[in-house]
Amino acid sequence: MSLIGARVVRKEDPALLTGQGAFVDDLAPTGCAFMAMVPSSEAHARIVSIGTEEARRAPGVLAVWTAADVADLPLVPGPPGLQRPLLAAGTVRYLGEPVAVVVANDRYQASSAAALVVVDYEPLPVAANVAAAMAAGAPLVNPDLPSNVVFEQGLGDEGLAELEACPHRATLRISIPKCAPSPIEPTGCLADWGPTGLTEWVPFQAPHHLRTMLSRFFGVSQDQTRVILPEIGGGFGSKINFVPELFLAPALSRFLQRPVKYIQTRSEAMQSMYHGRGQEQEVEVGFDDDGRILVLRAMVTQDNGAYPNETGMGLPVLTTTMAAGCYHIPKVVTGWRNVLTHTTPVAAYRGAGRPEAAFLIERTIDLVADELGLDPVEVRRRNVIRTFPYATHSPLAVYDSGDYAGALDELMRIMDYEGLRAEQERRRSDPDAPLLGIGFSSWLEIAGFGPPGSLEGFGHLGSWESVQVRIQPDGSAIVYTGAAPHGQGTVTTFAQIAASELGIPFDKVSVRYGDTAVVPQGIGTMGSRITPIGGEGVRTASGKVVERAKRIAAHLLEAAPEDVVLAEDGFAVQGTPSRTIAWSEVAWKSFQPLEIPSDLEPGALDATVFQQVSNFSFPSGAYGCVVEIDRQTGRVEIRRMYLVDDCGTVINPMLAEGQVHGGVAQGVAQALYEQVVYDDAGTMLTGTFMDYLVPSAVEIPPFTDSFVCTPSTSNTLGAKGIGESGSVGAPPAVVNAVVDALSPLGVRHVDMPVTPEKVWRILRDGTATPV
Ligand code: MCN
Repeated sequence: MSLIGARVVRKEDPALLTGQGAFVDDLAPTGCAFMAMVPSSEAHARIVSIGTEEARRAPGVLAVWTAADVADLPLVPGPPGLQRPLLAAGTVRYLGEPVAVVVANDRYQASSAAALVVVDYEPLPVAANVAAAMAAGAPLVNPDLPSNVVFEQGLGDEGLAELEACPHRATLRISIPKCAPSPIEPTGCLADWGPTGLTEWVPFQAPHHLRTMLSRFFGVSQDQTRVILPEIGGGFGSKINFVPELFLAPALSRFLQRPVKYIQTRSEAMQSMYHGRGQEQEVEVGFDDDGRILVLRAMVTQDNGAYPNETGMGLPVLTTTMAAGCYHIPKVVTGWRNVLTHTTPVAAYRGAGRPEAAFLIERTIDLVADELGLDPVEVRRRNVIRTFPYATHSPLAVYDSGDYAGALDELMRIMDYEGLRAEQERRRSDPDAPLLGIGFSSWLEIAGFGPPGSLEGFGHLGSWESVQVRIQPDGSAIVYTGAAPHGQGTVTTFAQIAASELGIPFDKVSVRYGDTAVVPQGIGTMGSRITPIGGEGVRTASGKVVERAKRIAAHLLEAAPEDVVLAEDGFAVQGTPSRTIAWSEVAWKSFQPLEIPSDLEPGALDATVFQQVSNFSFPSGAYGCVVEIDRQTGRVEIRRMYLVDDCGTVINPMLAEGQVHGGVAQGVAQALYEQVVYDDAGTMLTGTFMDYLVPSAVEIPPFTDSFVCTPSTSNTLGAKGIGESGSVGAPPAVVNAVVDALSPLGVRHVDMPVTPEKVWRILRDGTATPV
């Protein structure tokens, strides 16, 4: 019986719920020392001197290192010419940049001693945002470069003539603030150099990539470099960045010949975990009288912070690739630039570039509707793509399948649109009633990273995922994978796929991952790739195992291999269901040379694949949001969110819904609450959860879920990713609802986060926000 589509409860949960899951901070090897960082207190400054004497003399201190002590070590892996130092050498470039590291016998001694390190700074001019960084005479973040714009692909004049020829034109300037990913567990690691080399326990989304980088960094072979994932308290993209601490801990462990642990504090995490988003968008749109969009020109400026990495620099590429969303727009012209600023580096955060794209196009659609006085749902219907495959303006994106109009239909079905519009009218004429707003987003994203050529620069190997399926002599199955889950439920998902393909009971399938000594190669978890690529790998490898097993079963059943079929927990002869043999029997015999066909080698029923797929997958959906706005305080409350998702074949609806809800929570947070704020001097004003509102269950709205299914054509499961969908689709739906509520005041756009203060000012002044 197939378990694809079954609401199976998570195999992962018993250990976590009974407190038996071990996170990195639960590991305490004998003799473990602790590391604490000394962060820069300036955003841009020359380091005049660093006084370490007092810290060195402090109780329990084993070492204090500054840049001079790590001069013989390489830079942190990153884009050539843009790599960051392990410890700031001569200049600090953002507030919080590591200046020194202290290691002591316990974490309290380490952090007390870190406070005794005295750094004398000579402050330098600061460019704390892209406008300041691009201004004439701006202070250079990287003095080796001619400008703070490290990469630029301009728009030029392309599309301007077509735009001029459009019956209607509009422009939109969007500012998408930065977010702090804030997983429940901040950055941490435990490094131990032993006789067999380096072992590092680290919550990381790409352990094999880290293994490769550690091995190169320290000049030791890969077989002497082992990365182990403990349990992980979330990542949301932030645990894929090579931060100095992951290399300093092993360096100190080698130096001290002791295990060294580092656990970031929450305040450090706010400053040091790479931020997400941070884009300025300039949009020009041309359309006809019916609201059909004819031309879209979009320029995206990405704030990369002080040290860009590969994923950070890729953000505007993903945004511009997906800028036209699910709409057929005859002329799309996009450009982007990566800009350095004196702020925390910016990189992937759940959605990574696609929430920004969805926001760009979904706000634009509402603007078009508003200009023409048309219903926003109708404008969406008139523009959506209806035939597949669909080649976009970007060579990266050829949409494989979708039913964007069907998702809108389903959304209309579950949300009673007409009733809501009638209620809105009634409320508008009642000055005591909160304003009601209804917003939509027919979002689309690119996931399932990716086909050959898409991840080579990242993983230094390829765009596959490794999966090994092995049957144990007792007939149980183990799936080994290079996937590196950190909350997604991959163990359950892969066990469902393997059990379905092998006919082995779900409870007899286990899934192992996250130890480079157990699974020698892998890529990891990012870009919602694990189900469409790794899941497909489970199916491919299981199929190969079944083929071998069938030959042995046929031999034992004295039947032709083509007559042997899978039966419950074993095999049967087609047409003679009484002639059966169990997996355990076949697996046991597979080790015995005299029991198997003479042309087969004895050994485990086992297959390893490096699964590739032919294309990305393009998850999509239609989200609706209903907000109420308090006329006195400007507070926005989401009454309900209606969520129609298309992730192709759903492997486990319960887990898929969980992924959507988590992503929507983060999307709602971005729309209404979260924003990393710097002042002009580069001081972060939102360094704690007192200033940076991560919503709790109280702020998260109720959801109504639904799925439509257009199977992906890039894998035989038909699965598209869903891990980032909610964070892509939610922000425009929420903001469109807010703008809808405020539209009688002439409001045409509000930037995120839509705080009560912002709305209160609009209500008080009764003026439109400039577009
Ligand atoms: N699923 C399904 N059917 C599908 C697709 C997915 O049932 N067609 C379910 C499966 O249970 C699967 C899960 O959704 O395990 C996610 O699968 P997929 O969309 O393939 O995404 P990945 O496993 O590659 O996860 C990556 C994605 C990303 S990029 C981020 S960021 C993210 C996320 O997932 N960070 C998370 N989800 C997170 N969830 C938690 N709890 N914590 C994080 O840090």
